[in-house]
Amino acid sequence: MPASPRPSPEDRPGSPGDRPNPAGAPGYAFPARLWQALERHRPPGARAATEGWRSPLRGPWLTAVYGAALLVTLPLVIITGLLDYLAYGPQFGQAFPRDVGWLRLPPFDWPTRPSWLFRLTQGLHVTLGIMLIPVVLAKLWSVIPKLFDWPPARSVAQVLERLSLLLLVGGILFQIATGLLNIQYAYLFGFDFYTAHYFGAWVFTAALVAHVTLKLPRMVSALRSRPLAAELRTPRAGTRPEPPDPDGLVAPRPGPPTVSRRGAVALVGGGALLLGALTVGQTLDGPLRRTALLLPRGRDSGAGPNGFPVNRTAAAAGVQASETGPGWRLTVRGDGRTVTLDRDGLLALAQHTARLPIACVEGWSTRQSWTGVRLRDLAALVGVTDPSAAHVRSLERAGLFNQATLQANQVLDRDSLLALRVNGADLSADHGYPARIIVPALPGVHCTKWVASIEFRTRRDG
Ligand SMILES: Nc1nc2c(c(=O)[nH]1)N[C@H]1C(S)=C(S)[C@@H](COP(=O)(O)O)O[C@H]1N2
Ligand SMILES: [Mo]
Repeated sequence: MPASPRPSPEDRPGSPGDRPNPAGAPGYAFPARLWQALERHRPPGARAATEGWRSPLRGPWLTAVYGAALLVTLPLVIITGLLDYLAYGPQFGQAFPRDVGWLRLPPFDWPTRPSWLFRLTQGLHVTLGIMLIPVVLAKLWSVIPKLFDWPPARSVAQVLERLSLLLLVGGILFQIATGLLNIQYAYLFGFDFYTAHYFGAWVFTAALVAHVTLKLPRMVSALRSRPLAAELRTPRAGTRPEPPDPDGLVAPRPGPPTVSRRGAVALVGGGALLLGALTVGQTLDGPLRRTALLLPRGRDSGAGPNGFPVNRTAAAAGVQASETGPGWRLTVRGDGRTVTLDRDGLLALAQHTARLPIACVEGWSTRQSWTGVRLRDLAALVGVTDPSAAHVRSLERAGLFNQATLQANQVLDRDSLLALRVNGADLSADHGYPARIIVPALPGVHCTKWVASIEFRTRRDG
């Protein structure tokens, strides 16, 4: 590798140092004349932009530090995101998007234990996703001169690399933007959030794999080039630019440092921790809930036994008091039989109490004490002892979440309930009165409120 691999002004087209395939352009290079022509038609501002980035901090080491932080955390965000999708039950056609073609993940029965499983996966997904924002921005800042490189590519391999970068940067920004809008309940997009976030995730993941494959060796050597411990001891006064690098991250004419590298790392790390601290509260119970300043749900949900977050109120769901009053009946079907019960009839059956979390895909969660009839007892009422699934319908007429299908293990768990009461009081209208589903580790969306009917299916039903 040449000592000064970045094309210096002397290397620029027309000079004797001109090479058709400079370092960093592996594989088939475009004819020199092509990129020379591009070079001559540099868009106004491109040169100014590249040379205007003068921070002496920019260089392979800082980029590698931010990159390493992302490399260990992003897989967790991706995996928890895909697990959330699988928890929705794609085998019942109730995960979104419904049809994902060959991007179908092998579905499996989401377990009911530990009961905090979905609380954990979804809490991690949202909290880590938010904490990574400063790291992503810092990583982008550290490579920003590259984004203005001109000519944009000198070989087929470089075109591919830059395309993957476009998908990588565009992908992560898209995932962050759609995720944030969703947890703020800002449905501004003219498309379905789940569809966008799911396909966006695959585009981003593919670009990430390509990027890591290409850059891992460079990340490792950059990290080795400056021992972390030494860098963390270096104050601003001792901060020097890195030697010129093949990727051209180091500024050609660096300015004086305004902050040390350890300061830059601390700033980003501190920002991530602060965002995390302002987020985790929404997945915790107790006074810490009030620290979730950035999230709209779960800060203050009122007092009393029903004082916990409400995602969709009865009014928003169009459920009228007249439908949930004394005239309300629950229809239980299965094995060719139908049983109808009113609320008193349900209260007369064996009651069971379980402390279970309700955990929403938007990241908030809370644990409450629910009381009601076991789902397996309701199944037995219509003679179903070996259910393959249960289909629950709400009084709510429209809406994506007015019905849900539960797996066999979710019906049979000893703590799976048609809840009638919470924390010793009747369910409030907004929490699903007269009856709602609550199942250990089940995503909040499928804990159907204002239940009207449950149909238990057996293996014979197919
Ligand atoms: N019928 C009906 N049930 C529903 C919903 C809904 O929109 N309609 N929202 C679900 C969602 S997304 C969540 S997170 C939980 C929230 O329950 P809570 O409002 O009692 O806290 O209810 C679920 N049950
Ligand atoms: Mo939810």
